[in-house]
Amino acid sequence: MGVVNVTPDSFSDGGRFTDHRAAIEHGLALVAEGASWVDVGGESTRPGATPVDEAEERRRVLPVVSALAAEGVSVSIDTRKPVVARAAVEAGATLLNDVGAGLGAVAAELGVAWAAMHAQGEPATMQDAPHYDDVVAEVHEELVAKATSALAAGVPEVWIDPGIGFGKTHEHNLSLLAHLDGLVATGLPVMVGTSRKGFLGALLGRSDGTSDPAPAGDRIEGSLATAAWAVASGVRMVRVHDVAATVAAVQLVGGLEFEVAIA
Ligand code: PMM
Repeated sequence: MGVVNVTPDSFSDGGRFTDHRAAIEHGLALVAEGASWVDVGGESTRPGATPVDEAEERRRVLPVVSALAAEGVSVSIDTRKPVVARAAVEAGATLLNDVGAGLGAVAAELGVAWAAMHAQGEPATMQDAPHYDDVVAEVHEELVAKATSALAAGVPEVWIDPGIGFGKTHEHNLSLLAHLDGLVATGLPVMVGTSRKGFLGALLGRSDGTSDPAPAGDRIEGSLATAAWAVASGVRMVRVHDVAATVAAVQLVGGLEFEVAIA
């Protein structure tokens, strides 16, 4: 899944695709690079981000969703708002990418796929003091409970996502990544987003050797390593900004598994 953020303030690509034409062209380029889905978002959910009202979010995303859908692209809408989700589906989106995991009933009503992502707290404050007694168990239990009731309510397809960086310390993120196989073992399709996220910058440092955290544009090694790890753990979809590089890395991991299988 390739990301198109039609926002002025997303941490990794904010301000690059606020112009609709640039956003549409970027979405098409991601498909040409190998993305199966393009995820269009109009509200940044980075820690401390300012909320966006419904009208502005619709204005940002709808022309992009309809233009990409008209080109035959599978479009996912990254929103927490029922009104935006409904309008995006009308414009051609077929997956609700829901970082609040609160739109299961809307997905059931609309008959579209739903990706339920785990988050603790609201974006404005979620990184202030995230706390879990057992992050892996708690995230798994919450996602499976939400997915089970959404499937029972008639949602045709439910993805689960541990929500890397959403109310999680760096240690929480690493624990969740280390135990992705547990989510995969639920039998539900799993997706994960690590691309360019802050924990990678903090853990890896900068490619110029200085000790400051790496900025978002300097996190490719960590993004690719974690995407390859996720896929090797059985995750079915990775949400990324650098599609071409991720496709190459993931294909290599798939090839290695094949080598092992025939050895
Ligand atoms: N991360 C972001 C936004 N949407 N959706 C899912 N399903 N999983 C994620 O990890 C996720 C997401 C934040 O990243 P961005 O600001 O680069 O879009």
